[in-house]
Amino acid sequence: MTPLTGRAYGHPRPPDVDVLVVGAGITGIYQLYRALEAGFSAELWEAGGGVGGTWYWNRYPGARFDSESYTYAYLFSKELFEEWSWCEHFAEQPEIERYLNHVVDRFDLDRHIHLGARVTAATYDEPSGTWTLTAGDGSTTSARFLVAATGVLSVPYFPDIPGRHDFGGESYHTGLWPTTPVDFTGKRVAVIGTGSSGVQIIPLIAEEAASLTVYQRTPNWCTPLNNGPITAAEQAHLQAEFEAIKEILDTSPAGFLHQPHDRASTDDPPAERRAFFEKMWRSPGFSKLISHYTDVLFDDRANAQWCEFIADKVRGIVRDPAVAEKLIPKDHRFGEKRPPFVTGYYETYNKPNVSLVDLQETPIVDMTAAGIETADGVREFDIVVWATGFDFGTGALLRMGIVGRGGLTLAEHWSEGPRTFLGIQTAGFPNLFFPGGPHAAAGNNPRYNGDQVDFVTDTLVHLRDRGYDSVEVEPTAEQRWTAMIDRGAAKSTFGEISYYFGTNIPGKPKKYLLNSGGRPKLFAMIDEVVANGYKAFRLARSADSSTSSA
Ligand code: NA7
Repeated sequence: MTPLTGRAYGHPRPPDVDVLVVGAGITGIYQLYRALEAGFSAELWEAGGGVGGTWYWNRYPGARFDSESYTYAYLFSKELFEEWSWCEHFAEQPEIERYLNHVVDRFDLDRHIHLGARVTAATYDEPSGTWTLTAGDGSTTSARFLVAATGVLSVPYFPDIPGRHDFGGESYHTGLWPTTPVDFTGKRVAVIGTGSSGVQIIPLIAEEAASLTVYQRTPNWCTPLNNGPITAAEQAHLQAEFEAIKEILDTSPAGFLHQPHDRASTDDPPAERRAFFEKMWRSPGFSKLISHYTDVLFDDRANAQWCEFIADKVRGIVRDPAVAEKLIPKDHRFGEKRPPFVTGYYETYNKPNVSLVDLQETPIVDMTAAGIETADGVREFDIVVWATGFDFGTGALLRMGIVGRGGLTLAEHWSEGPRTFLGIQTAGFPNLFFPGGPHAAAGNNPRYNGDQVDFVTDTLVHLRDRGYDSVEVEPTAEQRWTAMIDRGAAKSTFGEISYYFGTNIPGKPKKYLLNSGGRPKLFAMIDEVVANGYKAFRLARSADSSTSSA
């Protein structure tokens, strides 16, 4: 195999590397591995001070997987799978970070990774068919192919609350958590936000802080994660069943081991239905979406019955009935937003040092040097934790200063929402790929993102084998795929109030940012692209700019 670097392209100098990966999250690490394995020269630039991406930045107490550890982990190496013994079914952040560092070491990737390199500009040079990248510290590099593995939940969102910068105490966002531990002992702490991150951190802060005040705008349908240690017998089973596990994950629409149920709620009389709801309440993580009654996400009555079951659970756990009512959602169905999973969350509100402020009753007016003012008065704090979410899907890509063919910026091209093909490429930006970005997945993300990385790598090999050095999706293919995503939005069980539509960010176009088609369909579409000789893409040789579709 001839690496692309070093060949003459009519450019004053060849690109520094064949493949530049941005982001050392689970997708970027895998892309680096695959590119090197395929014989390309490759480097990875990462803004953070360590690898892990989401699992580096979200190092707040209580941060953990909501997918089973062994279904979220890499499956490209049987040896890696068998030699890593996860401690818990849903691993906590420190273990996840250790795992990702282990992968980097084991596959000798660290010498290709540059930490503290936040990309601020990425410009495509048409004559040479290369990308030039600039980092925040002014360093530059050039690459034939740019793979932005910058993730969907990587740009933390701070709401524009008046006086936010006036607060004189410590402030932390869950998605930008410091590497030095935060000491809550004896402190007066506020948490703003009760999404998946908020409900993970709240019980742990409550154990340490003198007082914890939770500022909740909208409650979520939280159900138990039902985590636990992986026993020796379970460990042995997992290691013996690698192939079978992989097969189930590869054929599951959402990339989980959970199996769909074969009954609708109407198939069971009330007592059996209640027993089944109880079983679901005790089941792990996302099985409550995947293995539930077949109609629970689609039928209003079935959904309302399940919601009422959860509401009764909340009323049974939280001793103050007024607080319990505030914790029960009134504005959305179960599954309309990404449901958080919890460990001891509702119980936290029985602690004497914990109080709940309902922002629908008493909205935040202002932040002052001392604390937070609502319609009810000022509360003073030593620490404010922002658990206020992310600019999902497009946030990181649109902040990277990406400029494509003819000076077209990605921000211009996506001004009305992302337009992609396979959630991998966008027209006007040759040799740019973004696996794990918008339109990538709706389920267990690493599974889909890994499929995309595999396709990106296979595409690069296809180009190399045929002497091409430029690939760009045809606008018609982009249009078709994006229209399919939009149609999927109408059928999605997620509602427009979900951040999956971008509606949590003021001014962001309301567009569906997931791909609800499922993995088997993604595989089929990728197979079709390959079988058709990559007709959906324009392949070119930059030296003579001749093009081909085969
Ligand atoms: P989420 O799920 O977007 O939650 C953000 C929370 O912040 C949510 O409770 C919001 O309330 C709240 N929020 C946002 N803006 C405000 C303002 N202005 N005032 C008060 N509260 C506000 O983010 P997470 O980090 O919890 O989870 C993100 C994903 O990470 C999660 O789905 C997993 O995939 C992992 P709202 O509901 O908008 O009223």
